[in-house]
Amino acid sequence: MKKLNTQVVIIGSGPAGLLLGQLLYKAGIEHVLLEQRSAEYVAARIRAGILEQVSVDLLHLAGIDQHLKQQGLPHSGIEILSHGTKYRIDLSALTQGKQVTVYGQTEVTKDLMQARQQEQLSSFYEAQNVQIHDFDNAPKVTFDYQGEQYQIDCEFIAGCDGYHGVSRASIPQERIQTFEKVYPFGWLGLLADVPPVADELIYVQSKRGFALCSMRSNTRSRYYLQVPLTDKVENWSDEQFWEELKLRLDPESREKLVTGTSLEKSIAPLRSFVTEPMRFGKLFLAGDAAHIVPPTGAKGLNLAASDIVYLASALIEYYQHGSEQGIEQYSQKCLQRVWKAERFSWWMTNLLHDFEGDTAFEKKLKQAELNYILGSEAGQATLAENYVGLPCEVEHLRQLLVEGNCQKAS
Ligand code: RFL
Ligand code: PHB
Repeated sequence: MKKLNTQVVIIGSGPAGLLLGQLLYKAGIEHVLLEQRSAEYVAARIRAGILEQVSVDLLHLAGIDQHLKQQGLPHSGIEILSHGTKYRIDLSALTQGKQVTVYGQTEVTKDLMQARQQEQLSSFYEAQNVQIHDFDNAPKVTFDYQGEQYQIDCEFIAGCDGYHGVSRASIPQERIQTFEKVYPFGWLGLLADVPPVADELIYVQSKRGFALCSMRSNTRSRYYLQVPLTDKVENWSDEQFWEELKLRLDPESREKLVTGTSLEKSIAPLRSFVTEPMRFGKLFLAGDAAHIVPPTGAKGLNLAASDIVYLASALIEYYQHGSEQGIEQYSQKCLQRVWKAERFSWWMTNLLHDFEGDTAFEKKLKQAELNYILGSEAGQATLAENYVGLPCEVEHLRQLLVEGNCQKAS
């Protein structure tokens, strides 16, 4: 068996793991990253598209925002189409100038992976059979790589390995509590090289079900349709997708919609899920490993980023100042923000989707709630404040990085 040792082992090369790696590198903290998939697979995965300011600021701190600055599209508003009538939520006007940025998770991942490669940071892609040992006392991670067995002794383990990862699964049941809600529908997503139907995202509530018109750039669009959980992607030709989308849109958008061949099409089930706590001795969970939100509020990737703000700060405080305060508070700080994002995502999902089981009374109430939100400045402000993202301690992390003794801080 090959033996290595390092300060932090990061499991998972999604946005959470890659961001943490980049920030630890900047702070001069040694780490090794393990990923079960190939680098090509990870870089090609199509997922989120909307970054909160917190995530944009974090990518800036991590020093990998050159492409984001050039290609990200700042959005100061979103539209909600409710049964044929369009309402604009002026995010910036309602939140003292805040906005969101359209920039694909695929691009974030590629930028981070490229930076890792340039700095030659230690990474094992296609690491198999990753296992976590003794995370309360003397943490170790074992895995198989290119036919050889490895063991890494470390001081901390960051479980950034998503919903299906090994980190959460390694925790004894009596030490972990989980909270879950599964929705009775999924989102069928389609990516195509066609110009977006509108300058801003359109969230569509219709009798035929929810739809979302999003984008990745001025020439690449991302559309979603609410579909039953039992549906299969093979049941949907591109033509059928476009026809159904048109039926859920208003006449003006229907007219403007440019259709084309799909680059990718997939169905994602919708789920709310939270793990408590998020730290177990020297093992931290971050991102989708600890929580899942339905995509309606565009929060998943952004929550992964805010967990990393707290985790990177905690580890830097520990290594720079010998303080365990950030480590002790990690779980509680993350969960406060996580539950607010869970609430918002659940609320947006309830408000905009068609729930088959709803009684006529419940349908009327939901419509009244949406009408209230859309017709009231206070209601719109609540939506906007949550959509652009709640505060997070990015400034604290910046201070730690630039003012501390970090060897590589800029
Ligand atoms: P990831 O991205 O799932 O990465 C986890 C990584 O861990 C690896 N892994 C393992 N490695 C080693 N050993 C093991 N045993 C392992 N098991 C797993 C995996 O291969 C993977 O590379 O988690 P992370 O980093 O926490 O990032 C979370 C985000 O990816 C996720 O929350 C978002 O994509 C959610 N999401 C959205 N979030 C937003 O903020 N805004 C959006 O607009 C948005 N839209 C979306 C979304 C997710 C969607 N899907 C597909 C669920 C739209 C959709 C359709
Ligand atoms: C996306 O572009 O993939 C996207 C945008 C907004 C959401 C969810 C997904 O709420």
